[in-house]
Amino acid sequence: MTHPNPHGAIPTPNHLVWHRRERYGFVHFTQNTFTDKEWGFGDEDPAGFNPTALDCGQWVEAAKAGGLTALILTAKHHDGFCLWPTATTPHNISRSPFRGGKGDLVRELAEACRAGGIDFGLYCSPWDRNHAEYGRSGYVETYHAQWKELLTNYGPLCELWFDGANGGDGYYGGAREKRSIDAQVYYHFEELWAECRRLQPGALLFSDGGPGLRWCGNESGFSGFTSWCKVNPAGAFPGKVDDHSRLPLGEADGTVWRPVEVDVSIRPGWFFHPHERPRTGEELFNIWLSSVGQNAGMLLNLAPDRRGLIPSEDLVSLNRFKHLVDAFTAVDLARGKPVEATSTAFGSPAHAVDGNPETYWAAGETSAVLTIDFGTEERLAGIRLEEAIQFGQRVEAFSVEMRMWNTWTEVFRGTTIGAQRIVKFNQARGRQVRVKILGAQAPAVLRGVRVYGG
Ligand code: FUL
Repeated sequence: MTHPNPHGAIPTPNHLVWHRRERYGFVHFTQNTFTDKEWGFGDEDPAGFNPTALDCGQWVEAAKAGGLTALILTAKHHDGFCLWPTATTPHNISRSPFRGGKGDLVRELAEACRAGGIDFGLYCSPWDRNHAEYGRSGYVETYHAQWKELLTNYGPLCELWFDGANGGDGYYGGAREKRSIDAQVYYHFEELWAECRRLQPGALLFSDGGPGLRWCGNESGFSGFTSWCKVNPAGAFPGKVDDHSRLPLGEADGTVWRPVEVDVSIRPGWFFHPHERPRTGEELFNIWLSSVGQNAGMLLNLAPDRRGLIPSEDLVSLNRFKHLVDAFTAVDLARGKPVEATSTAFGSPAHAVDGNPETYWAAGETSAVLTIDFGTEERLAGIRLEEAIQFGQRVEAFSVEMRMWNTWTEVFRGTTIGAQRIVKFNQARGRQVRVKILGAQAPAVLRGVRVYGG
């Protein structure tokens, strides 16, 4: 055997691609942008959807300015208005003045993402407050047919979003009443997801409970301090997760790999509202630390305005955000420095600091210490630890210590690591750093230890 045996649940190839994505974007844009709402009732007049200067290329540039590696568009939100000329309902973009009724926003963004070199994904709300048949079987067929159009006409999709909201009342073709469904059975998700997998084999499927990615359980921008990529799938469905605390934390004994996605908006709302202001770059950086830095993906929502453009003040925040991440991660003091480890089963400990994501150091025991020597005393801004997750997520507890003169000081104590754990230090200095694996389900396999200077 030349490499460690996998331990427990392991990621699929799609997950491994997703884990490298780290931060990517959402776009919430529809009738709500023009009506100043977050949830349209479903009776909005298509004539109201009328962006005057829409430019998806500008959205892609904004995303890239923030370092986002994909965009996921609300092709249909809860109000049922479809941003592509669907054959499934007249309540769609072809009835609006946009591009003289010839517009297809899904296509425009798909093409802009491709041209800009970022990936593209789609959100199509199960809940549809416009459709007359919502709550009955007729709508479920329509909903599956909508996905089929989206899955087959717009090229490769990286992620498919199944929202959990099912708020009850709506227009429903004029009935204007409350309709309740049981999300677990009504939408026939298993059937739909089989079709998604067949038509878009590279896409990950998101909902509160998975099956590809799970929700973090909040819309404020953080995953758990303890964050397992593993969960037990029983009792988790879109819009219905029996134990909410499992969402941010995951489960140490989880049998499936279903990592956390942190969805959070750059503005207070998901949609643009003229009176709201975007978060600052500093706030986005802190969200990055508490999401990407805590073993999750950061799905940052952008909200184009009524012109159909990302507002300039949001661009300022996105640029500042990327600058802060780039500055924080610019100098890796550990790269190529002398390393010692208390035990090794596979791979040299030097692989932890060689900057190569394919190589790793595997400890020989569940407690182990890795020591890096910078040679001179340095100012230390933070650390990034990465497990080689293709062998499973193992570490349960770790600490980071620094040596100044002859004294070792613990500067951080954490629990899980996962794909990445990023920690910012305050005013730290040291000549050596040691990472102590204090507990693990199986001997730790670390593919990366970066110590940021600054
Ligand atoms: C929620 C929805 O109700 C919000 O409108 C938004 O789309 C958010 C991302 O998910 O469940």
